Amino acid sequence: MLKEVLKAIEDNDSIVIFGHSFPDGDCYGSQIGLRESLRLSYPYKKVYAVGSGYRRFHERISYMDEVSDEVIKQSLAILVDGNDLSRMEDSRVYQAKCWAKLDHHVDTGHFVEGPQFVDDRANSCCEIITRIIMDYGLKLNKAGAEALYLGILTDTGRFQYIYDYISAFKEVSWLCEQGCEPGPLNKILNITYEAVMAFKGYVFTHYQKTENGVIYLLLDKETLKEYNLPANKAGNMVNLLGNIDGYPVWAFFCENEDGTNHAEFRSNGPAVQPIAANHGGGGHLHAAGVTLDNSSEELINQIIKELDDVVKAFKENK
Ligand SMILES: [Mn+2]
Repeated sequence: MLKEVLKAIEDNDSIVIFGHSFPDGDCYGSQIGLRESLRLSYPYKKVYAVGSGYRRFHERISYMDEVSDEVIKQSLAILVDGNDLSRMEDSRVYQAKCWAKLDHHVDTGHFVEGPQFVDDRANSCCEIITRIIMDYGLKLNKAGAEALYLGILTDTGRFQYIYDYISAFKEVSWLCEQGCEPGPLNKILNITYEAVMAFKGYVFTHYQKTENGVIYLLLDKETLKEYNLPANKAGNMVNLLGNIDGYPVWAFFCENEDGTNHAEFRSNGPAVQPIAANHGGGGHLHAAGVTLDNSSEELINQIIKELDDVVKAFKENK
């Protein structure tokens, strides 16, 4: 319940905001947006955001905080944009005094340490945080507004995937009133690298397809090394195979250095989150991911078959 999360905030004067591993725009935006708002609204509280953040935006929006173990032990940990403690980038989250969570991923029931507010219809955690700030009359500055805007922008695929357009655009409009400037943020987000172009060439010439309409790419660690891409960064580019006519589900399987596999599933039709969840992952109905124990052909082929089966069922029920 949201009220209980807010009470935890009221009750604690030292707060550390944690985000998930491999933070993205929504994770970073949620951490910084919430931190800025709480700092301004409760000047007597100490509020920090820990983790690696989203580096290309640090100079424009804000840097992350260095926080000692001692501070964490005395603090309320607020988890944003992630299901549970095990998903957090900074594992010191386990040492916190108490916990609360704000999230928009499909609830797995694994967060049992404290109050939580989960709205899995929100397309970004930043939307949830913006709404709370607006509804409860909390304060916000330009940095916080830009952070929250960034999360909404990126997690909605630049305003494509939105459950409730009216409220989302009201929130964005309000963030602009608080000083957010979308133009410069878009410019930073749009910067790409020559090395990425070469990788795109590889993706477009090496994808594979299934009978019923899954399009996918297998990336072993040698190939990823050639392109100087860690598995998670390659996984973020799964949408290179997205929205191709006849292929409602697309996937990347990226081998990590240690042989585990970072798999990403996307869909514009059937739900793919249950397949990720079956293998220990999670996410959203149409955008989910999982880290597989190994990169064996057997395991990957089995998952590709599961994806293919949901496409088949989806096409038959249409
Ligand atoms: Mn998110």
